[in-house]
Amino acid sequence: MTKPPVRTLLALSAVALALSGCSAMKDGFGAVKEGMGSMRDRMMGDGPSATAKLEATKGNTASGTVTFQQHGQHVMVHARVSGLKPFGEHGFHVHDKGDCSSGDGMGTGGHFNPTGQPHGPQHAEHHAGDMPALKADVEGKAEVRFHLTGVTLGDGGPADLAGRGLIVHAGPDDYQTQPTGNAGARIACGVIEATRR
Ligand SMILES: [Cu+2]
Repeated sequence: MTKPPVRTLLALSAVALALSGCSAMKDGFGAVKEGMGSMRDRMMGDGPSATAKLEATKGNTASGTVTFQQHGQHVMVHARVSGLKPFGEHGFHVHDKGDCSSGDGMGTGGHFNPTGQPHGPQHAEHHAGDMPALKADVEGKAEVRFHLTGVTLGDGGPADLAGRGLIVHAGPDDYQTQPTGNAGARIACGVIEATRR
């Protein structure tokens, strides 16, 4: 076969067009994916969502993004944090105030505790803002998903996480020391902001 059939040439030029239009197509796919996401959310009855951007406090390196999504009685949390101590365990809490301006995270106050509970692990009495710790990998990165109960997103009620502070601590949470868990300095700080109410 010396000459490729016309059909093959057409197919090749279609491929070339597709390659040259690649970035536009990616944007198109992104929009489709987002559309599918909100459709899925509506079908599953998913509720409000929120995001917190964690930024390192003075002298520290941890940063990341944490998303919150209400599913009925639960709020699903997805945290992606880097710049942690390799293999380190880091206490991770929602704190009372959404104020990271002091540069050391102290402006967020104590743990978010609207119901006056003691500090503790998820399976016992605990502050609404108590959460599972972050566990870093060899590169100092941690990614974790878990759900919280007894909290809401963006409804303005007493257990609303929106507008609260989010803190990553330098050390592990012992889930016993009152009222802090003795997790040490505040190495990253963020504010939980409602993205959909
Ligand atoms: Cu804390």
